[in-house]
Amino acid sequence: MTITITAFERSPDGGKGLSRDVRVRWALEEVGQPYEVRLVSFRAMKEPAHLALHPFGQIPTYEEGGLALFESGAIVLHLAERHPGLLPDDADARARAITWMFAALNTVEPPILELVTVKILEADKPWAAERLPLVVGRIRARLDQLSARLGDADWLDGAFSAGDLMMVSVLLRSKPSGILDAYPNLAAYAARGTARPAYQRAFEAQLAVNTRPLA
Ligand SMILES: N[C@@H](CCC(=O)N[C@@H](CS)C(=O)NCC(=O)O)C(=O)O
Repeated sequence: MTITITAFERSPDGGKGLSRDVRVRWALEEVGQPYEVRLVSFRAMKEPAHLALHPFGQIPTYEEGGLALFESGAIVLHLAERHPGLLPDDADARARAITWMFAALNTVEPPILELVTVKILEADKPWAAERLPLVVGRIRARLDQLSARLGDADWLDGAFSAGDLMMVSVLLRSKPSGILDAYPNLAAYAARGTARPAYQRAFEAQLAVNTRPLA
């Protein structure tokens, strides 16, 4: 059955790989599933056809036969559960890997997203300069804890898993701010993730889309 995902027609990051279709592409590459991509404009994302797939009018979405999913975490989990390669066989190790997926999305990603909000969406507000150090402090608090837990391990819990895929994807969003560089073990962890051939294929595919000339 053909798998189709959606991605930005032109990502606001110009192809740096920060949009959330990349984590889905990466998971698809890790499990060796071919996929097609339907590109959508910001306008099309808010129109009924796309809203039927994604109630919040965003990307990515995932379609496979009669199944339609949204939320990058749910899509990656679906792929990891259906195909070998992203979750351990042992039930407890599997549950821990899924825990790391949730930790990435619910605990680490929110303060990182706040930084984008304060720097871009709220940049013109009179209180933006005061808020910025608070947000940076919240990111650092999380990265301090994550760095301590990772220590000198390659991955968060044994072999590479969907938990690492999601955590690396989230950490990459903090890279442009330079904050990640203050944590050598986390920077090396992210670099290990992005060095994986599956990530490279996913990255190159989105880059081609985001750097192609528009008609
Ligand atoms: N929690 C969602 C967030 C989806 C999301 O924010 N997508 C962004 C692209 S990375 C988007 O579509 N932004 C356009 C918009 O919200 O209008 C997920 O993980 O899939």
